[in-house]
Amino acid sequence: MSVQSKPNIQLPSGAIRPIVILISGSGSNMRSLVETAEREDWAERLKAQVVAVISNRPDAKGLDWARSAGLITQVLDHRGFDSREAFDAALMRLIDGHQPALVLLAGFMRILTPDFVEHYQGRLINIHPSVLPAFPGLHTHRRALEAGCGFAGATVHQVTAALDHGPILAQAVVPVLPGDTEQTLAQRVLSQEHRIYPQAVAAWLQSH
Ligand code: NHR
Ligand code: GAR
Repeated sequence: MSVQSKPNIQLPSGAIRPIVILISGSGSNMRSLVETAEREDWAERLKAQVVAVISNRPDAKGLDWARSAGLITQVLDHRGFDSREAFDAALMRLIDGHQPALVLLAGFMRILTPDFVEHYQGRLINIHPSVLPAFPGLHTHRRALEAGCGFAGATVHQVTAALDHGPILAQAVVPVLPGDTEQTLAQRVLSQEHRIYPQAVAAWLQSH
């Protein structure tokens, strides 16, 4: 049986799937995600849209750009909470207000509790600035330089309770060059992050 498509007939479009992005800093990965979503018309093609950006730091630079892009921005300062559990519970309430299909960590710097991770199981994704499983945790570029690595890179992965150990969705590698500092290496890696994160998220949306 063959099915004829009729371009002049619009099928009823399904509901848009909200995406929430968590940041702590400059938000360049967030910006890359939002700009790619616009350019590639994720709303129409993938039925998904970034709706809100949440930062644990009131002074995160990324908040200004997000605001100017017309996104909802919210701040939940972790310093106002007695425990990780209390912070994460409040963060969950904030996020769930948007009923997200997907929650993306983009330079988000707080380790999340098992309860939080379980709550968003399968729909929580992170980008980490190393070629996992090498260098989980912090200061990845410094550690790669100290180890004498010839290559560095970044990994998009699903978040699980085990820090930086969830299933890998995408990776990129860059060379470490003579004279590299943490800053020059970080910049080379970051430009690859801006490419692979939106690509991996689009692939996730396509397959869900
Ligand atoms: N939470 C879980 N449970 N699992 C992961 O894989 C997570 C996570 C939370 C964040 C991002 C991660 C990274 O890509 C991420 C992955 C922060 C730290 C950290 O030690 C480590 C890894 C990551 C993010 N944060 C300190 C803390 O005490 C605070 C550091 C700071 O505020 O500057 O939470 O690298
Ligand atoms: C990125 O390199 C990201 O991979 C890394 O911080 C940078 C954030 O930049 N994430 C972590 O180190 C998480 N612990 P951005 O705010 O410009 O996206």
